[in-house]
Amino acid sequence: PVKEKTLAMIKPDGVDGNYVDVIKKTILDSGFSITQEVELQLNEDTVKSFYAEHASKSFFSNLVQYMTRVTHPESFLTSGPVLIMVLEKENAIADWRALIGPTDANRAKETHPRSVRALCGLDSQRNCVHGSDSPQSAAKEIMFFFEKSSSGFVSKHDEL
Ligand code: DAT
Ligand code: MG
Repeated sequence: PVKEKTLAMIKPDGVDGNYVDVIKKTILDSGFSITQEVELQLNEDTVKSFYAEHASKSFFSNLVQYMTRVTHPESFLTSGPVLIMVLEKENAIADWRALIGPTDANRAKETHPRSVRALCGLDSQRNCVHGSDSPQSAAKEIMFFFEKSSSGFVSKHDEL
């Protein structure tokens, strides 16, 4: 059986809400291994580039804010660091997407109550986790955050 890698991210609301441990346990219990891991505070340029395919969407500026801002002065919500992981197993890409559930966490609660987004997401923006949606985006997204070095894969961005 051929192993596959995918990119997973616990977004600011997931890290801030203390969901890291339960999400990692779910990942490991589901048969994935975590081969790389880095905690980052994303900046605006990084998020804009990571989510470039959504640049024309009406929600883009809110998405960039949510993924980057350290504090939201006008609300009780905060955006802090994210935890980025490479997950490996057979069929990792589709299986991780299935495990996180639909984009809108409210819908996830109705249709996929055992999914990660149902557990810790709030709505269609603050949905707690990311997962690559195809082999092409998995390869691209892993290379976006990690590069090969003599000591294995290392983060390309400033770690916390
Ligand atoms: P996914 O994260 O399930 O791959 P996507 O690629 O369509 O979903 O969108 C990327 C992110 O953009 C998503 O995780 C949260 C945000 N987003 C998507 N649709 C949205 C909407 N209707 N309103 C607000 N944010 C949205
Ligand atoms: Mg997507």
